[in-house]
Amino acid sequence: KKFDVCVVGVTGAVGETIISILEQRNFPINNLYPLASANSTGKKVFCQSKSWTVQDLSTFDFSKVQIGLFSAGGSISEKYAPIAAESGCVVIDNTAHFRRDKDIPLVVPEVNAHAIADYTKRNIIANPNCSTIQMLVALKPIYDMVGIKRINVATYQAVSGSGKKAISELIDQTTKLLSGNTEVDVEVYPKQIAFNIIPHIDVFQDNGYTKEEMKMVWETQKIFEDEDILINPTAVRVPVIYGHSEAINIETVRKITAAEATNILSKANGVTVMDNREDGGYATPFVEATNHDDTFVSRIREDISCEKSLNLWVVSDNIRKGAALNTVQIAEILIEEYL
Ligand code: 11C
Repeated sequence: KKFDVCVVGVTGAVGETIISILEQRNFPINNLYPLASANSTGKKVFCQSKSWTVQDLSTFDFSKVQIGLFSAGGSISEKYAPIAAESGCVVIDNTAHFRRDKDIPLVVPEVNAHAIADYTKRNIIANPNCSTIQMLVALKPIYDMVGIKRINVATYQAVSGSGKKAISELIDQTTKLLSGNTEVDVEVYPKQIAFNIIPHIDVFQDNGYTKEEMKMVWETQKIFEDEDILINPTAVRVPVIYGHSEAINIETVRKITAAEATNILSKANGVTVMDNREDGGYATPFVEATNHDDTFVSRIREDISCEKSLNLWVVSDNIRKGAALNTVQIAEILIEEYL
């Protein structure tokens, strides 16, 4: 059986990767409708040996498709996802807009694929934030084995998480500074990102955390179906183009040794353990994780300051597993089990 699929936001960093993943995984496509704003209509998208013309999202008839993959920003999803859903299209949405709604499943296939069954409530499934996805892929096997009470995490997030304009900003600033300029243009980020790091992602909340940090709290509790799990995040932007990294410390209910954690993570779906305790024996975001499906786990070690506690270094391709791949994996389960 083949499906009619639209991709909303097809000219963006995530939209482009969704198209290439649909191709790589041979998703059963009947007709593909790449959708974008009016100024991109007429452009061509190549997928599965065919050329498909980009159409205007604002006039698209969603009753033509069974599946809609949305990644054009929260306000676009707010407006068009309900229209699509009411036309019978199941929306898999990459934005933060619906993630906290109780009647909308929030899914990482390796963690809570069962939640997809609830798509029928509103015909919308939400894809979590990239920082949450890679953290939970790595922590789920440990959570199931010994329980996790508290997660302390600092992220090191690539600029591609803010879209194509941010990639250009990092490259332009770096080029200018290396050419001897002392001042750079600052648009996407509040401060220079080249040769710098910025401890601020998304908007500040009343409690002093940023929304990116609070997304890691809200989404972890929802996906683990555990309102008691505690998360203390610090989200940081670093001058890396692709691949988010996370230094994670967990406090577990029962003790787990580093050897036990390595053993269980080595067998886990979607995880590659790369953890040789020697120079270069760990994964890095751009060199190892980029363009790979798996989340890489390194530096697994027992916390020397706390008995039931473990440290991990987790890296993953934020555009791929953090967004496009996770979306397509949800679509694959949807068509195999429900449509
Ligand atoms: C970043 N995590 O790296 C963000 C991008 O809620 O889907 C994705 C934002 C989101 O900037």
